Amino acid sequence: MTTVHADTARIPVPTQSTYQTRVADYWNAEENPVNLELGKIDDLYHHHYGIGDADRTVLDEPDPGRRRERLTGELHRLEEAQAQLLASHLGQLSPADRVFDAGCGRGGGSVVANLRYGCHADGVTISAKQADFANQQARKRGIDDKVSYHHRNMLDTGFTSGAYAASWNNESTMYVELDLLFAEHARLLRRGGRYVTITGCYNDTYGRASREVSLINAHYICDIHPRSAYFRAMARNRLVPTHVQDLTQAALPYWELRKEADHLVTGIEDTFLTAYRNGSFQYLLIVADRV
Ligand code: GPP
Ligand code: MG
Repeated sequence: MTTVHADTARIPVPTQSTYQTRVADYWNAEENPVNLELGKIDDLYHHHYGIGDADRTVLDEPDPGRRRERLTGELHRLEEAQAQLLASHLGQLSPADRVFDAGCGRGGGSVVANLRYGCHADGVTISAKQADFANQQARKRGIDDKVSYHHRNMLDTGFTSGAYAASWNNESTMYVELDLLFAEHARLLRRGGRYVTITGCYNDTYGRASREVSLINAHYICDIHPRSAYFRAMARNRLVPTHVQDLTQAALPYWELRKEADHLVTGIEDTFLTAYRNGSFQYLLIVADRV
């Protein structure tokens, strides 16, 4: 019998996994009109979907240019409502407090938190292009003394332990291992701090990941977790859920409207609608206390 000794000391471990590099490539190349055209409206660039009832009268607009404009505006309003819902759960924050935006994209969520609470914000993205863009936006708004974006890994930020009153992931947990992620949030949050996530998860009651969930994974190069994984990983990492809300029904009008926006569709719209409707996929808000 041959014994193989793994000489791990001699195998170089890259600071960023090949997977993470591929994800960064995606976001460095991403220029979807559905993100840029919506963001342009008020310089709030979001990388998440919308919630709430949609004003479908925008579809009846007879002038094609005006119809496009109104559709874009309505989708942005629904995304804004999602961002505000998340921000409303961050707890009592003062301008002296600091918040951490894990997977900040082009920066919209941190701006929303700063406008709402006057707090400091650190956003982290694996994409250098997104971090540059977001910092440019913060400078343009004159809030760069309080809001900064960093080209870093959300699992290993290097930020100061216990320095944050609140933190969140807005649709970015599906790119990382939850135990590693929640360990970093628990390290960064002070005791009594708030953690919030809005996420798409697969429904344990369905069984395993459905075809549609797998298609969403392939589309964004992510790995959607089951609902159960969130609570297991939080329990292991000093994060105790205080509020859980199923936003699946509230997410449908956004996708039904986005599907009609020929100038903005990316091709994933029907997949989301089917995934939500066949019960295999859920859009969830989870709020937790750091104990
Ligand atoms: C949306 O970003 C979110 C993700 C890519 C993560 C996957 C989310 C799930 C709920 C599964 P985006 O706003 O850049 O996407 P799009 O370009 O489709 O609008
Ligand atoms: Mg988008």
